[in-house]
Amino acid sequence: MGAMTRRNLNNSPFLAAAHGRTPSRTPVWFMRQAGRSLPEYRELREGTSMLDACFKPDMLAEITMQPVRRHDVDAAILFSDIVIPLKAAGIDVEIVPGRGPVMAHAVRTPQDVRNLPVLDDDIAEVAEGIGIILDELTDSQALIGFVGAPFTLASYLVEGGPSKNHERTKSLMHSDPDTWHLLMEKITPTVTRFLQTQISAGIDAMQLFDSWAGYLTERDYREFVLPYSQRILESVDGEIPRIHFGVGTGELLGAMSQAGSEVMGVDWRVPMDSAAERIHNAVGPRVLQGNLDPAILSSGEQAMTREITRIKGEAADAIAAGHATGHIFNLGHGVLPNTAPEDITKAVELIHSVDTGAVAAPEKR
Ligand code: 1CP
Repeated sequence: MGAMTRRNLNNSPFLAAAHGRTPSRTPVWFMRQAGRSLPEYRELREGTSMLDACFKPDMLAEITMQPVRRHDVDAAILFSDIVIPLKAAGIDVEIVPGRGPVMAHAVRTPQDVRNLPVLDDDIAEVAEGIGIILDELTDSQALIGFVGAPFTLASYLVEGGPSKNHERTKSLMHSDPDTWHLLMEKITPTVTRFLQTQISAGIDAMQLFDSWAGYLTERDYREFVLPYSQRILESVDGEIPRIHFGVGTGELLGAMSQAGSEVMGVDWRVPMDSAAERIHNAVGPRVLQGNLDPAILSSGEQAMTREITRIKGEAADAIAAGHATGHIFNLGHGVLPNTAPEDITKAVELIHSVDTGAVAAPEKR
């Protein structure tokens, strides 16, 4: 790694919490805070495909900033997609509106896997976009970069697109483990390379999205997935705080936390205090991120207040019990496209102001 100077964000509640220190207010950002819920996004994107937008520095920077300006969230998340490094490596992928990433050729045979290109260069457009974003953020606002985990990317490659049951992916894993491991060996360096681009460009934190890991048994997760996610997280150990998240991963929280991250994302199905216990039992106390059900954003102020209070209370209990070292508020998965922007702004305001009668993180580190 070169000796670039990372931003020194002493006033960032997000970074304070990510480091296990006491933040000046409960930090919050939302997965999918940029995108279709915002009219200014739909306007800007008009006539530009999703993938093209991700390779235009000015546009990706502007889309990244839109939710920060509108909602007063404590972190921006880079506007990109998990398939961007695959595209940059030369894989023929398109993002089909209303559907998601679709591959021109599904990857199914050993020969398909051997033919997969590997990314071995920076993605200059993304690095340039990150530079623009960092110039615009204040020193209390962090920039989160992200990559997709090898399993979730493998699912898109093997299924050829979005999938309900991930059955071909699991079949490959079990019927031809050698080819599976070869596939993971091809994807992992591509992901690591893209992460390196983002790190060199100056992101303040990163999230590893293993969105579909929750479809696996713990046993399969440990054998076929965990080692590769571990490798990616290890590649940035000590550089910036790392967040690890998947959907429906209540049963995997222990195993996933062993991949190595300062922060564990929790989906909405598991109460924060139970999640903390599972993580604590596996690796010791970590920072929690989550876990409001995205549907609650559209359920009115009363429901929002009740659920936000409950979640902040559960996180405070986990911290008080020594099972967690902090809490970053988020949703249990991404903002739903039909969510009204005003409801998102309201939620942020409530998250910043609702008082649970708690709680400073214990001073020990
Ligand atoms: O605001 C943000 O959170 C940043 C934007 C972001 C992120 C973090 C986008 C833009 N994509 C992602 C990551 C991503 N992409 C994930 C992991 C996060 C998650 O679990 O939601 C996944 C699984 C994808 C794959 C993907 N890309 C899907 C899901 C399809 C499926 O299998 O169900 C979709 C719909 C896309 C396209 C996409 N990516 C991003 C946006 C705004 C869109 C919609 C594009 C459009 O405007 O049509």
